[in-house]
Amino acid sequence: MRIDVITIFPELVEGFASASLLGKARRDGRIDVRVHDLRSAANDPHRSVDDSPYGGGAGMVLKPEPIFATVEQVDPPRPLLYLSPAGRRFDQAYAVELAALDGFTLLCGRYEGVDERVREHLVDGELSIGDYVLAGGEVAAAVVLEAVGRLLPGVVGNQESIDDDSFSHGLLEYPHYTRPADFREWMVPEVLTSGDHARVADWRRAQALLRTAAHRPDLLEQRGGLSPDETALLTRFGLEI
Ligand code: JF5
Repeated sequence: MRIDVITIFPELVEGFASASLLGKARRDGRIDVRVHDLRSAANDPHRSVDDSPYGGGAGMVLKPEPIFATVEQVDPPRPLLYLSPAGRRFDQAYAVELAALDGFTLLCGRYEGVDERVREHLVDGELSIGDYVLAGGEVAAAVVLEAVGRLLPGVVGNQESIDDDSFSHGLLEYPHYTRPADFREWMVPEVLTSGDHARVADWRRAQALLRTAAHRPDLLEQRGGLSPDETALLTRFGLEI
């Protein structure tokens, strides 16, 4: 998969894409991340990428010419997605959709945003990582790179950890424990050391349901509430929602 990122802070995105899971995936040839400096396409002596808004007002706007020039020079993979709070909300399902593509491109805005003609005549869609305003799209690009990158075959060590993900089944994750079994007299639940794999699986499902009901009831609603089977399971563990 190829992911291109267009930004005025290439070193920021490059640093993120070179570290950790993404860096390894890149070195292993599993993902081709190409970061493009918007300033390289600026043709004036000052290499300006921004200008003041027509009609007046605060802040600066990213000029259309360097953005169009970059896209025309690079011919990056489509869809070309502009990162902005006005976009389609990024979630796990969106990440799965992007991970199924051969590639896509992220355009990072800055200041007050991009000239409207970029949105109208160049980009294919807009993507928002949440309802807050960032100083620029670079951190949003990092979020998308990591969420999509870890879904690609071979990037995360075991496929199981992806299938177990919170959200892949519409529930929050069950609690995890590791050694020691007794830490400051806080004990690991007995069921997890019992060796009874069926009971462990049931306990985990019950805990995931309980947690989701407590912290994200909207997620339970989305999947149609509790089934009779799930209600019975919770009752069996002495848990009531
Ligand atoms: C951006 C102008 C875009 O702020 C964001 C953003 C928030 N959620 N998702 C993305 O993008 C950066 C900054 C300024 C347009």
